[in-house]
Amino acid sequence: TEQEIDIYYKAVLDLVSLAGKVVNEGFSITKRVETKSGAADLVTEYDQRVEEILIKNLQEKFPTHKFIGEESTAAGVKADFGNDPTWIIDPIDGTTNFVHGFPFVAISIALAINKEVVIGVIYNPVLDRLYSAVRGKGAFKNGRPIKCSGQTDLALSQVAGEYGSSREPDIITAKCQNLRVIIEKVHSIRAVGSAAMNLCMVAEGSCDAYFEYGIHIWDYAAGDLIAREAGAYTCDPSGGPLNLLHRCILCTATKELAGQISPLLTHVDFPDD
Ligand code: LIP
Repeated sequence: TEQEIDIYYKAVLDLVSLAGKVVNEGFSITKRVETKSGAADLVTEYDQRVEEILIKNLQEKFPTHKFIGEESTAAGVKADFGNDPTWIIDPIDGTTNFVHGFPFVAISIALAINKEVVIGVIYNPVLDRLYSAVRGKGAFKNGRPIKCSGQTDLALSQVAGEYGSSREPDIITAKCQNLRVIIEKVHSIRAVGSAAMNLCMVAEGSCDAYFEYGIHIWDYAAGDLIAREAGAYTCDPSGGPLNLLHRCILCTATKELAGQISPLLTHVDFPDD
């Protein structure tokens, strides 16, 4: 019910500011860095600590809820995306930024019920920007409503796109090719190094579109809702409906813009989450 969602929303907003303090503690000091799937897929003790704090607190408050967390998944817990209320958590989206002291890092938390995201919260504690949305109620930045740009013309657009963390030559070639095709047609390409933050950039109108292949459900579940609640359009980059397990997204200020970008992209295949 709406009242229940309201309780969950308030709980997660409280918790995210606590977690933000831990991220900020670690931001400007030297961290122990380890790698996961490859030499450019990084994790720090802070990613793990923040995820533990978030899951422990939410579990205490809502014992029947399920969890999908980036670091729990990396540690071998199977991501189970079912109909039960499920919190989808990226403790630090933009870990490479976090390691290098580049201030686009975010805690990303979504709550899905019956596989539909109803709450999205993305908090960048370094820049103190809190983006949030509840399904059907609009999107907010630090409590103020935000709107996407409404841009319909690709030629006038600023587009966000990432290289990602895979260093597999074929994947790098395909990603560079996509950016190569897009750059000829737009004002600019930007990459802030975090899927969650890129989606917030579209939500608040700083970018007109964002696409990426190879990301995970925890990178885009919250940002997808925030962007849509800000008036943006999200889909699979191939043009079909967005699938949160399909590891890719195209998010645009308008549906027209998606229609101009989608045919330009070559699909880069990753196994589903
Ligand atoms: C990151 C994504 C980003 C992508 C990076 C990485 P992480 O997530 O948000 O868009 O380009 O390769 O996957 O690992 O920092 O949570």
